[in-house]
Amino acid sequence: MTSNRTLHTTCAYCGVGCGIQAVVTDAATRQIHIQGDRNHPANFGRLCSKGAALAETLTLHGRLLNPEINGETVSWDAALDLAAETLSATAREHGPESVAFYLSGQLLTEDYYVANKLMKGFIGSANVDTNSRLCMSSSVAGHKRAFGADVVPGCYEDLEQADLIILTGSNTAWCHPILYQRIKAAKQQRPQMKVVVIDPRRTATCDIADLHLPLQPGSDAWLFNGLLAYLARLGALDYEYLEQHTEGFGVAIKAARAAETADIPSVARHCGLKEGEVAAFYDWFRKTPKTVTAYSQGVNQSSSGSDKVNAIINCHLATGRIGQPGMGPLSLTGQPNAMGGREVGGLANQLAAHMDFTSDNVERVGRFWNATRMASQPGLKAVDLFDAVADGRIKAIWIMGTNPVVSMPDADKVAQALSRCENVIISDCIRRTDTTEYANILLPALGWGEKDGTVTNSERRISRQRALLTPPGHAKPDWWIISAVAQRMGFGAAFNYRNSRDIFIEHAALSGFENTPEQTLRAFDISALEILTDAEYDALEPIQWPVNAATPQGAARLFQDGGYYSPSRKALLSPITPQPPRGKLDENYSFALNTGRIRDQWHTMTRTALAPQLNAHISEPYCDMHPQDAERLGFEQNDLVRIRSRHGVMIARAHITDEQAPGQLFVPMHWTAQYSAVGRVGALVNPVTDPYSGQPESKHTPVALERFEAAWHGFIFAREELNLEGAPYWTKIRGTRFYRYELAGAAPIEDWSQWAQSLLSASDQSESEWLEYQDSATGKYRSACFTGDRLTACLFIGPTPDLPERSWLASLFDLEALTHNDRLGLLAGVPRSDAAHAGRTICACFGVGENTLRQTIREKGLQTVEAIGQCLNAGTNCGSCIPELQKLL
Ligand SMILES: Nc1nc2c(c(=O)[nH]1)N[C@H]1C(S)=C(S)[C@@H](COP(=O)(O)OP(=O)(O)OC[C@H]3O[C@@H](n4cnc5c(=O)[nH]c(N)nc54)[C@H](O)[C@@H]3O)O[C@H]1N2
Ligand SMILES: Nc1nc2c(c(=O)[nH]1)N[C@H]1C(S)=C(S)[C@@H](COP(=O)(O)OP(=O)(O)OC[C@H]3O[C@@H](n4cnc5c(=O)[nH]c(N)nc54)[C@H](O)[C@@H]3O)O[C@H]1N2
Ligand code: SF4
Ligand SMILES: [Mo]
Repeated sequence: MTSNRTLHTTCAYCGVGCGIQAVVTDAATRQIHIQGDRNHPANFGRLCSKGAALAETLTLHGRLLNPEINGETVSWDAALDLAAETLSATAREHGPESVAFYLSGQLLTEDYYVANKLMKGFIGSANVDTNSRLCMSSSVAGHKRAFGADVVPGCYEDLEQADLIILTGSNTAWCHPILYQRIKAAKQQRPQMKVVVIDPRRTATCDIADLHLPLQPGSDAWLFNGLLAYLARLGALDYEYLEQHTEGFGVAIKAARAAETADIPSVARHCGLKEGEVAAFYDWFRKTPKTVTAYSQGVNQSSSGSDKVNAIINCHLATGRIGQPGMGPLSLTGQPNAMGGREVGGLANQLAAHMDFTSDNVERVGRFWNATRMASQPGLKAVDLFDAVADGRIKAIWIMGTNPVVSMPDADKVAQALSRCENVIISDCIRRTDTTEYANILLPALGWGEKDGTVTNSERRISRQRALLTPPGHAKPDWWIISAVAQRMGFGAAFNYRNSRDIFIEHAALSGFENTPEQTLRAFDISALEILTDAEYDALEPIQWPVNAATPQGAARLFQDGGYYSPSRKALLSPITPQPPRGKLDENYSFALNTGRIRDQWHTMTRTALAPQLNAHISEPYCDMHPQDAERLGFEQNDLVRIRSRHGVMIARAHITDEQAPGQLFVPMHWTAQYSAVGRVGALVNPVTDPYSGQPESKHTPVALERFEAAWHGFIFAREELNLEGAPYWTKIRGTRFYRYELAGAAPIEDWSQWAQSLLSASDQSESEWLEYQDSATGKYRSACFTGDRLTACLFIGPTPDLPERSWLASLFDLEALTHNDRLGLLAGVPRSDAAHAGRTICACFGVGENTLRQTIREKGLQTVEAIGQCLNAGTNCGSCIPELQKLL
């Protein structure tokens, strides 16, 4: 790959799908420089903290670079032969249903397409599910019920044109940061624009909210049913639209008028809200035609997620607010290619190209594929699929691009299922994950910046991800790996692809295949792209489907004039009976555990945790709790707490905040066994699912909360990675020139000095020098290890979590030689030099810490975020930290 050429690609992370301009500055050392692509219609040049740090994640540290069988490096031929033989033999001996694929919204469309084709058309089972089941399946079910097809009707521009934006179950500021910034910018330009945030927590997103509704977990359907009843009461519905373009209003309004949602006081009671808050929200909705309701996991991840989605869509259909500029329901998709996966039929209950398992569709797709063995009915959804692995019905599973031992509910059971399954094939780009541990066959996949294909974002926009770097080691594209296995299984003719373009045009052709009102009219149609040449595919500009003869340049909005995809071509309003979360609190499990994301980490951290700048904002698993709960249980800020459900247990740092409602806890989903001893929250999450979508209720699990009794607390900085296995509590954080470990022990340690030396001996050279300080009376111990004047490790122990500031110590690892003062400071546990004492990083882009910010704000009397930016640059690049800057002000 040539250096210093500008390439255009798409971000690896969230469903916003930002365009990136990348320049490879040194191909040999994998150095690239990236910035937002000014011409990409998703971001117009902006990038958030995660996107901006992509270059830092291209390190080969921890990469899987060779195929392995049972832990031994093997040739591709050996690995592919065994994978093919395993799948063929299992299907032959136990039937196709004994084989499963578990895929990911982080695969490219082309990878996804071939995996789905192999399983559903050639192995003959529909046991292909994907992590999108945990993510978007309730939205898919809601869309299909309402529109007859899985279609997002609007586009991002609607967020700028709306006069009222409702963000429900979405922490947009942290999870879709660039859309949040677009909303924020629009609101600054048009201050009359109102934003309502609906979330049990007061999140960073509330920074731009005119109204925050902290509803009871899972009560959304009461709120939106109540809204429908209210609008009907005040004659604020669009009866003409209802008449012309919809069905089902009668039953929907009857359900909404049920006693629980018949009036504002009843709604307020069921949602745990104040009547005035509900009234204000309803009044704004009624008066504001240009309304967008954007929603994400707070809506989807629920045992009644699809009903919540339909309760929202009902309100938009009944007011005709759909498909018009500035109006509509907008499902914010999570992963970079969650949408692409839905297009190719990656879910077990879809076939391909928006077709399902009706017999004529099975026949149609089979004919198009020249399939040898078509699956004829839906397969198992994620939770059921891993249950089938656990009880031996599924005997071979191929997992690609996802980490279910972390991200599935009841995750310990998933680990157990995989440990018992004899044939676990895993394609990943990282060698050690909580899931690869169980692989019999491990296949090295190309990652972002190496792979080449397409992704579709939340507004149906297909963009190219392009290769910037040459493949490292023996890693191969996922589509290549799948096709090579298919060929060895004897399906060569159907998997004879030269490159991702060959796959894309086949996928495009299938989307248009017999796609007519007489045959099977489907929304997803990109048939105008089936003629792309290699060069045209390479140069493909971002485009929103449908892309067909009617709209060759794509379409921003659908359904302006009805034209839904049901048999009657009308939309369907559904009668919704609100349901509370399935898990009931009781005296043993009295807290409701909510889980979700933090600003700077992506899912199971396999990539974001490689970038030091992304580890500084929040560096440990934590548990948000209300001050009243903390007081009742006697917790202080930063105490360690044990959280326990009927399924599993974890330890996290108590974070006491009134942003969290009493009786509720919030824990991030990100930590794994690679980065913590007991930080996997998935182990606790109850595996209850939505009856229509099969999506798990990851936002609500009854749990117990208790103190983790620590005899001591401590942390270590070391230049080398350490092995802390056996310590009851540890977390690992990768810095620029160090690894940092936070740790705690349940039993006292006899000889600190000996313990420290044995622990740090990995980084202890023979010529190393030790400095130590011990105060047995107070239980304090500190030591530092030097090679010459260079600090190689340091360790701080105390009786409470109140230990020295970490950012100052981190900065000492940037120095080649420590001064006498620094050494004194080290042992005293307080800075003695001018070495930066920046505090916890707030702005990841410029590495600006909390202490620096507080001090500068105080000393210079700064009043605005802009003023902070002028002084310290903080907040001027990606803007993800602005809500926190605001809070400091
Ligand atoms: N930084 C970062 N960004 C990401 C990701 C990441 O890992 N890190 N992942 C991406 C992916 S795959 C996804 S799916 C998206 C998810 O994006 P979001 O859905 O915005 O993120 P979450 O934090 O999972 O949950 C959103 C909010 O739902 C709230 N919530 C919980 N229960 C309820 C409820 O009953 N009703 C309502 N109204 N709200 C509730 C939670 O308190 C939480 O603040 O983020 C994407 N973007
Ligand atoms: N408790 C709780 N659990 C949740 C959620 C929650 O809110 N709370 N959210 C759920 C949601 S919405 C989602 S989307 C899931 C996400 O959960 P996962 O999909 O399990 O998380 P990731 O860390 O994104 O896993 C991606 C894996 O694929 C690898 N990978 C990256 N790129 C490639 C590639 O190109 N090819 C291959 N073969 N591998 C690659 C990565 O190294 C990593 O191991 O988690 C779900 N689980
Ligand atoms: S908002 Fe951030 S993570 Fe999402 S696509 Fe854009 S740059 Fe990537
Ligand atoms: Mo997701």
